[in-house]
Amino acid sequence: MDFKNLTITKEENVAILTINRPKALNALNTELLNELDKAIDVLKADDEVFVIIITGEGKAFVAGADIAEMRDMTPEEARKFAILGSRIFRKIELMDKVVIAAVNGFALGGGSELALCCDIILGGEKAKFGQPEVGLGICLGFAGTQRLPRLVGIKKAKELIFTGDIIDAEEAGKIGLVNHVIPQDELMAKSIEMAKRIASKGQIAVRYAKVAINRGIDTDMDTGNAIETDLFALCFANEDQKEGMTAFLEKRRAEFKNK
Ligand code: DAK
Repeated sequence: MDFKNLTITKEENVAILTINRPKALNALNTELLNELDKAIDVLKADDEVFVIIITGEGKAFVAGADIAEMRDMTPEEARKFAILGSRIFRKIELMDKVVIAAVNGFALGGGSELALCCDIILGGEKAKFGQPEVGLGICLGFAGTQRLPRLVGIKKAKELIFTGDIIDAEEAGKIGLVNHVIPQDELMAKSIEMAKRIASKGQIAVRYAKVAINRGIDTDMDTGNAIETDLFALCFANEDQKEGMTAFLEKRRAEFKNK
């Protein structure tokens, strides 16, 4: 499938989705969001893809929602735009495949919110994060007020959102906004390496673990434990569980069929 603002490449079981609108620092307009929506559906349906890496072309990951498009929106248009972005980001978050954000540069506003809905965030040394929305006279629209406090804590999230400060990769690493800070020229290689490491595991088990974490985090400990217990038990219905444990006992590498 051809996209105007995105490219998709594949390496073994890893797909790399690159946001490719560098003239506007990959800012998210409606057209790009609709393409992203379609691309996620395509990758979700592709049985050969186990792990997805999202990155940006040029010096930005994504410099936010498109300010030029947003400026003249009516409240109703703004509502539709926010619903569109939030729905896609939630789809990424709940997707039954692991999604890694490889943040190569500016991840601001909606760009930071895009990274936040990914399972793992890897930041190149040139990555910059921030929620500058209040400086534009708007609050956040793609669920950053919900995900950022859950990730870095309520006080730090409030500081970032109320000041609009832009922080560098090192600071983002310190506050737990990124999993790892990586030398810029190694960002994609290391991201692919991690993606392949995840892809080499039993994908049903990875998927169940993602569900348990995502569903459990928004509930109480007992309900979360119950979700985990059921998913753990369900693993024993899969060939992968027999293969993984047999391989360990036979001192060989597991060959998962994801069945
Ligand atoms: N939107 C549109 N164009 C953008 C853009 C953006 N977010 N960011 C950059 N560009 C464009 C610039 O206008 C410029 O275009 P030309 O002038 O060349 O035509 C081009 O990209 C290159 O940018 P600069 O010349 O500014 O590049 P610099 O290296 O000098 O500066 C920068 C890089 C990232 C510091 C700067 O571009 C910048 O401050 N960009 C804006 C960052 C920002 O404020 N992002 C947050 C956007 S607000 C909601 C829905 C969604 C949201 C909120 C509410 N609802 C509907 C309720 C989300 C909001 C946001 O994300």
